[in-house]
Amino acid sequence: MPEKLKILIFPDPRLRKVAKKVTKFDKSLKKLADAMLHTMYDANGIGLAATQVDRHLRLIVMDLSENKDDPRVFINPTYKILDNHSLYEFEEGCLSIPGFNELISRPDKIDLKWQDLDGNEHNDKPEGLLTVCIQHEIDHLEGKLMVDYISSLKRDRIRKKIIRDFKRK
Ligand code: GNR
Ligand code: NI
Repeated sequence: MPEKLKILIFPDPRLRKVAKKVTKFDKSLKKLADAMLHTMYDANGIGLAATQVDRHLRLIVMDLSENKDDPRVFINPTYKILDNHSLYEFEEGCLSIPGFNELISRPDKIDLKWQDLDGNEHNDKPEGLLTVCIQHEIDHLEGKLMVDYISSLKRDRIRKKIIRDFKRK
């Protein structure tokens, strides 16, 4: 059974760290990816960035399938926004910001590159939810959160509410 990891909650300052490129494609990387997938499924999330479990490596896991049977791992992901993109508005949630959903606009056409657990390179032009989710996750690797796209007034309200809720528990 893979290990279950603790998910950092906003406004934890560790969520603001910038993740480092993965250079060693070894067994411990596979073990971390497994633990992250297990943690993501357990929390009913569709994606998880290593930053959220306090591991500051450029590693993302995701499962966008209906039946939760399509685990995907993206290592060192980068993307370019395509010239012919539009802005696509989507109601996003975040496991590090529990209880809040916000409408966020992001480019809907990107050219995505990443590596797999063996270090092999891949390239794709995704569509739909994958485009939204991968941008959300790559933001985490840069220390950026979805609440950075909304007003500071709203962000402050969310911060205070979460601090209150987590003190009560
Ligand atoms: O579980 C998640 N759902 C979600 C919904 C819309 C847009 C992005 C996401 S990602 C989120 C899990 C998470 O916090 N990943 O960083
Ligand atoms: Ni998130």
